[in-house]
Formats: sequence, C-alpha cells, structure tokens
Amino acid sequence: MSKASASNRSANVSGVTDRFANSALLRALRQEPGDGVPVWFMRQAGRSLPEYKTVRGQGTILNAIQDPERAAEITMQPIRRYGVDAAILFSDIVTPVFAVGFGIDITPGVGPTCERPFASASDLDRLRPLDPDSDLGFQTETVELLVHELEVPLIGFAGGPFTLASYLIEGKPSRDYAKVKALMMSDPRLWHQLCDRIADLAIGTLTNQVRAGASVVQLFDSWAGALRPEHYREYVLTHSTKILSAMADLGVPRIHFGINTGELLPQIAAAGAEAIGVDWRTPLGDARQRTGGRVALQGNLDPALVLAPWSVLEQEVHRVLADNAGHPGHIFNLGHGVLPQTNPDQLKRIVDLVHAVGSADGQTKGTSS
Ligand code: 1CP
Repeated sequence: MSKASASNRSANVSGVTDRFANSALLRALRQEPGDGVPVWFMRQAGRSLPEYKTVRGQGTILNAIQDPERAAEITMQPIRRYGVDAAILFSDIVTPVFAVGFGIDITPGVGPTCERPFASASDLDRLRPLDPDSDLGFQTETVELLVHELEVPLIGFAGGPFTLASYLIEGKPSRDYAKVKALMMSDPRLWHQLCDRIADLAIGTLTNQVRAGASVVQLFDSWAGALRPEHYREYVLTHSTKILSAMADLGVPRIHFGINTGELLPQIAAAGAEAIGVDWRTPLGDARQRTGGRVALQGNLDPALVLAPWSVLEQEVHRVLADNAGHPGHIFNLGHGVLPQTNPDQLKRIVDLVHAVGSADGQTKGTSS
C-alpha cells in the first residue's frame, strides 16, 4: 500500500473528512467492497459534446480555462449528461507552464505548441516557481464554484514529467520523442533539472486544486510508455514519486496514468499512487498481477470501440468487468481519452450498464443515476 495511512487518506488538506469520503470513487480507491463500480471517462468534458461547442467560445482552449464560469460549466456538462461518478476539472496539463509564462499555447487541431522549445540550461529560468495566488486565481475560483455545485467528487490533475517535458522539448505533439530522448540521454543533469521544475509546477497546481476542494488527483504521464522500464526508473520515477508524495502529505487519493505502460506497471505502481490507469492493451487481471494487487485499477475499455455498434460495445463493457473479476478496487474508465467523434449516447449507455451490472453483482450502489 501507499505511505498514506487509511485515516489521512479520507481526510482532506484541512484535516476535515472529505464529504465524498464514502462516494463510490473514493471507496474504490481504498479498494473497499460494497459500492458498485464507479465510472467516469478521461476527456469526458469538451470535444465530443455539442453543449461544449456552444459555450466554448472563440479563442483557444486556454481562454476558456481561464474563465471560471465557463470552465465550471464545461466541467459540469458530462455530469448532467452521463451521470458519471466523478468530475474532472476542465483545464489542461500545460496550464501551469502557461501560467508561469514559459511561452506555450494550445493550437486548435494540433495540441500544445511552443515557439521557443526547451533546449538548454538557460531555458530553466522560463520555468519559475508557481505563485498560486497570482498565477492560478482562475483555477482556484473554478474549483470553488464546482465544489459548491457538485454531488460527486472532483478530480484535479497535472501532467507527469515525461509527458510535459515532451511538449516543452519537442515544441509540439511527437510520435517518436526523438528530441526528448536525445536530451535525456545526452544531458541527464539538465533532464533532471527540467523534470524537477516540472514536478514543482505539478505540486503547485495540484496543491492549489486540493486546497480549493478537489477530492482526488490524477497525474497524467500519458506518453511515459515510450520508455523502456530501466529508463523510466532512471529518468522519470523519482520525479513522479516526488509529486505523488507531496499529495500523500495533503491526504488526497492519487491516480497515476499513462498509455502503453504494460511493461512499466510495476515501476508506475512503485511511485506511490492508490490507483493506476491501465490502457486497453493490458487485461485488468494481468495488470493486477503485475502490480501485486497493491493498487486499485482504473480502465480500460478501448476508446475506439465506443464508436462500434452497441451490440459490440456492450460485450466489451462486460469483458472489462469480467477481467476485473469483481475486485473492489476498480474504477471503470476508458483506456485513454474519449475520441472527439464519439457519440455521447454511447457513453451514457456505458454508464448505465456499469451501474446496473455493479448493482446486479450484489454491490449496493448508494446513488445510481
Ligand atoms: O480547443 C479544444 O477544444 C482543444 C482540445 C483540448 C481539450 C478539450 C485540448 C488540447 N485540451 C483539452 C482539455 C483537457 N486536456 C482536459 C479537460 C478535461 C476533459 O476533457 O474532460 C484534460 C484532462 C486534458 C489533459 C491532457 N492534455 C492530456 C492528458 C490526457 C490524455 O489525453 O492523454 C494531454 C496529453 C494533453 C495535451 C493536449 N491538449 C490538447 C490536445 C489536443 C492535447 C494532446 C496532443 C497530443 O496528441 O499530443
């Protein structure tokens, strides 16, 4: 198990018991039986929802993120539509890097882009420490608006070291991470200095989200699976461990996610989170074996199959649940984010089915939707 004790995991930063301590999500994170299978979707807000397109407005997504009313509304949309068991803050992994003025943007149809990518030690100064009050006021306000309104826990999040470093060094989304790996292997000292700054930014933004009321945090190291296990251990693990330990000190449960991480699961579990996100390539039973049953698992329906006819999708949902074999530490999710072309009605049917199967298994669900 993690370093956090059972008692401080159900208490939030101010030592007050989280009002969602007994929600299906938090119980699954503690691997406690008896509350059905909680379900939410990575990238459930935005992109695939028509109501998102209505409120998103002009400008880049970073403008919407900095507008608390709009960001809170976008966060709420999937809760109303799907009846999922968790909300995830509408933001992006690059928000803290943007907030300290590194010079990063989100280009429509592309993703994060930097005009002057990170290339040498002098670029470290462009990643100054976060000052939550002056840099993240919009985020604090968004979370405060949300916790007031939400009846399910809010998940706060940050980008993991490898994934954020990949955007900073490549300057755009990458397929092969050639520049990232070149810097990592040729100048390990600079790599570790960069990751240390990234870890401090992650701790800053996550702490801010938790202090404002987020009940759970997720570290998205989406692209870490591009590394072999020895390199993950040598170049990434200490930084992820630092971020997750800081969250344990706040008493908040932690989820750690990446895709293509089948070979890295033991290392990722060693970083200390209560739950590990698993993509669709690794059956949950295998993931549980590789992590020694110490962590809860989140996943792992193939997001592409949400586009298949319901008769196919329904079987896939049953298969994921069967792979988990009734283990209490399961949070149903996709193996990666919702694809933009997804039909929202299919996601709603998944939520209803997971809730129905969870109840039929004799696990009494307090608030089924
Ligand atoms: O203008 C737009 O609508 C652009 C699309 C978009 C959106 C809706 C981007 C650009 N980011 C977001 C929001 C976002 N990003 C959320 C909000 C919550 C939600 O949608 O439910 C979250 C959780 C993220 C996290 C994120 N951003 C990750 C980790 C999750 C994952 O998918 O692996 C990553 C890797 C990013 C970078 C990013 N931002 C945007 C895009 C298109 C990308 C990926 C680019 C690439 O393929 O490398």
